[in-house]
Amino acid sequence: MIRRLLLGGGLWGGVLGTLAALPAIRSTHAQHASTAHPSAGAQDKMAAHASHGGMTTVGEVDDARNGFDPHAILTAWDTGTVHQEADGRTVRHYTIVAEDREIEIAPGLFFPAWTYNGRVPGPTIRVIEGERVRVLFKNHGSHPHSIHFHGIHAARMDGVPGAGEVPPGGEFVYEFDAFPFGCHLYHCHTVPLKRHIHKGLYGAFIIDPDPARHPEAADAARGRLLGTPENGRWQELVMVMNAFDTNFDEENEVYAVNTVAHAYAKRPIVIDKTRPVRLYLINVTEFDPINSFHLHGNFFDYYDHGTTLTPTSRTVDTVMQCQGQRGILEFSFERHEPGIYMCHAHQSEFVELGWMSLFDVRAGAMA
Ligand SMILES: [Cu+2]
Repeated sequence: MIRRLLLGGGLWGGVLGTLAALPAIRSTHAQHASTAHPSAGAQDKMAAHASHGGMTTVGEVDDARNGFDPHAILTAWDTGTVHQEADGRTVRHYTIVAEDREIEIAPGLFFPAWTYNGRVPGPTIRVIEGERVRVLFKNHGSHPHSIHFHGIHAARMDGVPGAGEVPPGGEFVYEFDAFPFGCHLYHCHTVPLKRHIHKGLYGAFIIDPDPARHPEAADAARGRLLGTPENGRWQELVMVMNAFDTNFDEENEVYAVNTVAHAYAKRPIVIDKTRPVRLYLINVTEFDPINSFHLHGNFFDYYDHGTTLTPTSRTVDTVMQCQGQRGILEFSFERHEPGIYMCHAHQSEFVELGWMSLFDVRAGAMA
């Protein structure tokens, strides 16, 4: 905010100032001027994108070098390793390793991240309500770290200094029962907290409802429970809204969903219009008070924190989240014509700096 005031241009001053500092993100006009010989297909894609926003990054991020692909992250549920205890209780085991890793967040723009299991966001942990969760955390990073789960647990499992904070080379086992069901998150809680979160130590933590615990809404619960036929008809996606302060001035220069700026604008998310969409949306953006999600051409029902089986907001097209807030969106394109439908933060600055995505709604054909 201070820099924007100094620039004297309000929002647009901030955008222009940031763009000047970030050559990887340019306007469409600059994109055309700077792209040497795009293929016919690429030209079609660029034309399509220009008509749906006009600003994206130039070039491609090397997903293989990064070791993670934002498109794979959308649907990569980590259900851990299941063990049955002697008492019959199901325990889900995870191993999560913190490590320093340079990642490419926009084409040619590298960020010295701290990661869980080598990726940002970390693995999407998905368990069932009431299960015991046991997470072996190993800190292979250069600084002390922890995992603080948003959920119900004992103080000694809180993942804060003095309760599960791990020095470099150390390890700790977090253990708790998975409550409440919902769309949650986990993140490092070592101080300075804003730096440890912003560097990339966060991930989605989904607790599916156990239908047996919700007889009054068992159908809805089964629809949320991974692996059931009722759940199988849904297209489920996880989107972690994040951002990066690339010059460490405590303002973000790059915004994204699942880390790579404009990843889903350049390669839209394919949606089968015959199947409803459930979106697990989490905001971990540091340095900005809020982030938001706006869907074009459609409306959704929203479940704040995902902790209810009936919507907390119905028929909305925009939702705002502070850092750490999250929720579940449900929507359908069943009655829409196929086409490219946009979603993005409704802070225009975030859009231009990376947080704009596209849904490629198709007539019953999954790519
Ligand atoms: Cu940390």
